[in-house]
Amino acid sequence: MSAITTAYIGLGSNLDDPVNQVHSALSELSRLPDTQSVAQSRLYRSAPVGPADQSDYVNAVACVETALSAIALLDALQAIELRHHRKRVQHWGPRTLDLDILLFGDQFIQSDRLMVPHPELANRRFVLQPLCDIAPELTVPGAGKLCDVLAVCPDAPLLGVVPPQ
Ligand code: A4P
Ligand code: MG
Repeated sequence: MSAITTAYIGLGSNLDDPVNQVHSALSELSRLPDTQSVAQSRLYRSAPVGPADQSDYVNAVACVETALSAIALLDALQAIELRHHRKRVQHWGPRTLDLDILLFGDQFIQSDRLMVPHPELANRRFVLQPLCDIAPELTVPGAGKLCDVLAVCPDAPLLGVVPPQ
C-alpha cells in the first residue's frame, strides 16, 4: 500500500466566471483517484500579481490526502486544467484555471516539471491567506510558521471574501 501524503493545492482563476471555475475545480479535486479531500478554504478576490492589464482573480486553497506520487498528482491537476480549457499564453497572464501544488508533505522537490514547496508561496498573500484558513498551525518547509510568513508578506490586503453559495 502506498504512503498517504497531505498536500496543499492552490487554485486561481480570472477568466470565464472565476467563482464557478474554482467551485467546479474544488469538486473535481474531491473526485481524484486514491485521494480524499480534507479541507477547502474560503474563496478570495485578489488583485493580479504580475501583468496588471488583466482581471482580478479568485483564489482558494484545498488540502487533500493522497496515495498518488507528487508527479502523478501534477498530471491529474494538469488534466483538470485542460478540462477547464486552460491555455498557456503568457507567464503569470490570465487563465481560466491554475492549479499549483503548494506543499506535498514536507518534501522538497526540484525537477524540470515540479518545484515544491511552490517557489512563490511565501511571497503571495492570495496563497498564504486561504492556506491560513485551513491550516493555521502549518509550518512551511524552509520558510517557518505560516502565521509568521503571512505577517511579513508585503502584498496588499486581498480584495475580499466571495460570499458562500
Ligand atoms: N510547475 C513547477 N512546479 C509546480 C508546482 N508546484 N505546481 C510547472 C504546479 N506546476 C508546477 O506552469 C508552468 C509549469 O510549472 C507547469 O507545466 C508545471 O510543470 P503554468 O501554470 O503552465 O504556467 P505559468 O502561469 O507560467 O506559471 P505558474 O507557476 O502557474 O504561475 P504562478 O506562479 O502560479 O502565477 N495573481 C493573483 N492575484 N492570483 C493568482 O492566482 N496567478 C498567477 C500565476 C499570476 N498572478 C496571480 C495569480
Ligand atoms: Mg500553474
